[in-house]
Amino acid sequence: MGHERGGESRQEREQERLQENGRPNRREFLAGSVGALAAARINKNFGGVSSLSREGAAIEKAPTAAAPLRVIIDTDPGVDDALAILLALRSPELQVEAITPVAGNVPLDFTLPNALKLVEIAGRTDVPVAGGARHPLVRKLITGERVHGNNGLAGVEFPEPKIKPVAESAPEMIRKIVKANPGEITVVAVGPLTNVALALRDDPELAAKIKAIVIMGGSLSGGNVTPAAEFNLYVDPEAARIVFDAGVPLTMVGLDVTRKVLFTDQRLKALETAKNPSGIAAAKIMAATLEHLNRGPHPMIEAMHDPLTVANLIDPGILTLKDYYVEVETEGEFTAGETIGWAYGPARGSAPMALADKHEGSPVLATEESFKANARVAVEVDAERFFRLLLGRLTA
Ligand SMILES: [Ca+2]
Repeated sequence: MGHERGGESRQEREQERLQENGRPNRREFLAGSVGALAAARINKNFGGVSSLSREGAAIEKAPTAAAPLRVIIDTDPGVDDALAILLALRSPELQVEAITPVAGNVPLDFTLPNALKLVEIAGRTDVPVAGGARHPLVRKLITGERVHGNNGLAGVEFPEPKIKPVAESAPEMIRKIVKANPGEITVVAVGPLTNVALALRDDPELAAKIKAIVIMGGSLSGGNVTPAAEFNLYVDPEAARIVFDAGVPLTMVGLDVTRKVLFTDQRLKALETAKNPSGIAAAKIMAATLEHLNRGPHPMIEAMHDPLTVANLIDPGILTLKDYYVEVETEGEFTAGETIGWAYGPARGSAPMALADKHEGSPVLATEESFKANARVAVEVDAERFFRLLLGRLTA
């Protein structure tokens, strides 16, 4: 994703200059205090026209087995996480440097052993697994057992893992790998963004060294936990705010596209032809998931959120991306975790209260001139192309 190298190095030089003057740069400021984020938002200066505007164009060059994309998978397995991890581990175009579980779909007491089990099932115990955050930054943990079952893998019991997590925590592992390989690592975050936010917050230098962050999360077309918020953003909106504000090239794969890739009975039949351990495990998990989602008064169909996010790294033709300036709602009484996307400026915040300081103006986040995208948002998906890749890799 080297499309912003020139801009980044200018940004780096500017940061160094600010640091020499002893003043905190924007990243340090943001990293210093979650509470300061709201104040910082008002003073944003996006500084120029987006260099990302290539709507609908095939932006990414597909990685190959000879030149794989190096990724860290931050995840909360999780039924769809499990398929995403197995897909990644069976795809030579991706070099998985580490897996960093976080609390989300189920507590860390399940997501961490689940990640270890999946690495063993895939025969990829060479991939380090580092345990991450047990709780969101400032909120109580909300989990998703309704979809993922009590153990996060739809209740399917796999053997207890023999391998152990590495000594480093997830944020430490992310920092260590990124710093050892500046500009090389893409962080694929398919759970709540707590680990990634902690890594960024603890090291203001880190963001400039990350090649890209690709998240499953958010939505510009309504949520799934609430009418406003998608699950990962709902669980830790403050962490998401830090990640969106970090200045790292960011791709958002949200419900706008993931709710269009649904795992049907017919697709289960295709998956059940798998003869390899990863495909067999995926088929067991999906059979149990479909069984349990179809029960009860409100049958659901499982969307392949996380596998879609990973699949587009392997085949960038699956998703169509469009530039947006995205803000994360953190203060709403009913809307925390909502992602608001502006396609063009001016970008305005909510109108000020009538009884507030009479000198306070309407918070303009960016004017028409200063507007700049901070994310490429997936807006369309080729669902057939995605399922061909997913089922092909898992059954091969
Ligand atoms: Ca997930």
